[in-house]
Amino acid sequence: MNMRRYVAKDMRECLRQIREHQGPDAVILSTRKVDDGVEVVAAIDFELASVEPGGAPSAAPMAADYATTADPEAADTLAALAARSEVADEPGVNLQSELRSLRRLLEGQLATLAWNDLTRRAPVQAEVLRGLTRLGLASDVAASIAAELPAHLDFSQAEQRARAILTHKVPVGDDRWLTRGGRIAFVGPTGVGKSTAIAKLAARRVLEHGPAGVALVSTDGVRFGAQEQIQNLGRLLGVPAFAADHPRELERVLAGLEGTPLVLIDTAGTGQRDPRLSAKIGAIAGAHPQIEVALVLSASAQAGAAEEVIARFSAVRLAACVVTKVDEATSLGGTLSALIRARLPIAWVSEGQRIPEDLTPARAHQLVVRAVTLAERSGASVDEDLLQRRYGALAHALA
Ligand SMILES: Nc1nc2c(ncn2[C@@H]2O[C@H](COP(=O)(O)OP(=O)(O)O)[C@@H](O)[C@H]2O)c(=O)[nH]1
Ligand SMILES: [Mg+2]
Repeated sequence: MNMRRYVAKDMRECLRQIREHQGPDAVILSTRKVDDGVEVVAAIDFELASVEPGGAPSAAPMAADYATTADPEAADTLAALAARSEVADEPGVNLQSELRSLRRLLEGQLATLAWNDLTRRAPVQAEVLRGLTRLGLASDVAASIAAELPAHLDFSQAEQRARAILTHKVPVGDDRWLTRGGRIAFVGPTGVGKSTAIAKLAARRVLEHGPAGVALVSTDGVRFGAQEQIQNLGRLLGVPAFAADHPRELERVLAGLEGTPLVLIDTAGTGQRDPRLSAKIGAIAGAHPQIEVALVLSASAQAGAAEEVIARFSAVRLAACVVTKVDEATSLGGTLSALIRARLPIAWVSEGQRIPEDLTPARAHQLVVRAVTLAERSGASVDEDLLQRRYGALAHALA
């Protein structure tokens, strides 16, 4: 087990360090307040190395660390586990899986105790965590919001404040593409609404400024009808439309559009697991020094999908994103959490198929209100077990 102790001025900073050092799979074993902030002990999963003879000594500091926490029983149990791994000279899968299940059991029990303790000592914060979890927010985002709450608020004040903190965290962009222009390539999985978003933006621009000063480019030479779609849109709006099947052609087309303020570039909906994804996006991004790459992200995708899509499409620097299909989403918390973590600004929000009505510049408070409405409408409830598992380990630092 790779275990580390982190001390930082607040919970948020601690969680950031843990993510940085140990990655998203780190498990938080204990938290407590210390003089200069909070102390968190986190670990990543057991690995063979930790039960091999050479790896055993690393288990000792783990027990010692734990002994400093408030729970003497936990310290004893972990010390016993550490001792076992030291004497194990024939490391086996059995010991490893035994350690795993013991740890899970222990974690579960500690989390239950800690969560129950939190609901007694800090009922308002516990209730806020419950509310934020109901919105579908990821645990680190919810915990960092709860940790920022000032003391002595009643529940409704705390709930208001929590939503204000969340609003503040949601990264939003501006509508500069329409007001100032740019060369924007829209990337993202197939069917998320890239071409529709381009049609809406182009139509808005034409309605506000007339057809001069906007051009469309399709780099989607693969999908049947993709080029025609952009050509038709161009005809409909009275703006020039170009096809560019290869990065060279894109370079050439963009070079010819130097005097056009707004160029919207449609790309093929690349499969997220396509091994050439990075190279393809890289080639598009490299076709002109001023290209901005915008990720199009569907809010109706299943929970956790946003995180993966962002990771996959981050081969180049993403300037902003467009969140689509908000009208079909059943929860917004997962998407918002992923964007908060990635610090990827949301520039536009699409909530329907109508062109151009259903596209609006992103407003953080509207997205948060929407997340709350969706949670209320779906009657989403949060089970106690989930809360214990998620926040039990953080309870010491929060109360
Ligand atoms: N309900 C809903 N449908 C959308 C939205 N945006 C796009 N669509 C629909 O999603 C489908 C795929 O859109 P398209 O723009 O072709 O996706 P692309 O493959 O990413 O270019 C079309 O039927 C669009 O009308 C939206 O915000 N809400
Ligand atoms: Mg398309």
